Amino acid sequence: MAQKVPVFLHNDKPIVESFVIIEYIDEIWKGNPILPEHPYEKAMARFWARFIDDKCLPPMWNSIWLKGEEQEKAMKEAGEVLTILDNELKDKKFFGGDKIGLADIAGNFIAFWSGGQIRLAGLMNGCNGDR
Ligand SMILES: N[C@@H](CCC(=O)N[C@@H](CS)C(=O)NCC(=O)O)C(=O)O
Repeated sequence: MAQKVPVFLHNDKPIVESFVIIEYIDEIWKGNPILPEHPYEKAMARFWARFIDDKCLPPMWNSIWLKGEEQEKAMKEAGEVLTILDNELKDKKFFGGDKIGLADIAGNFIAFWSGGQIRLAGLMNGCNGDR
């Protein structure tokens, strides 16, 4: 198995890939579900989690690490995908409504760590990075 983190060990067995780990935890420890029960809501939670991971995080990282034209391009891309996220959230507290779920866990990086980055870079039209 490749040398990756995070690795979740349960009963001496390793599980890799954040979303696989989260879904495993959700299946093993019932009581406070992370994924909604309804198949459509579950599909939406998975969609937004993947959207954040695949579409938002790469341009956000690139807007920090790249320089010059490449950085400008990454910042524009990051602004576009973050605006899509913002439109999806609108006035909701969490992606699924009033309860935290998979997409919110995927997006915690954005919610807690990148407000300053967004504010500094002016990535989003009309967003001051407080959200
Ligand atoms: N999609 C994976 C990404 C994991 C990942 O990229 N982990 C990095 C650290 S944040 C890593 O282990 N890198 C070492 C490597 O790729 O060899 C997940 O969400 O678990």
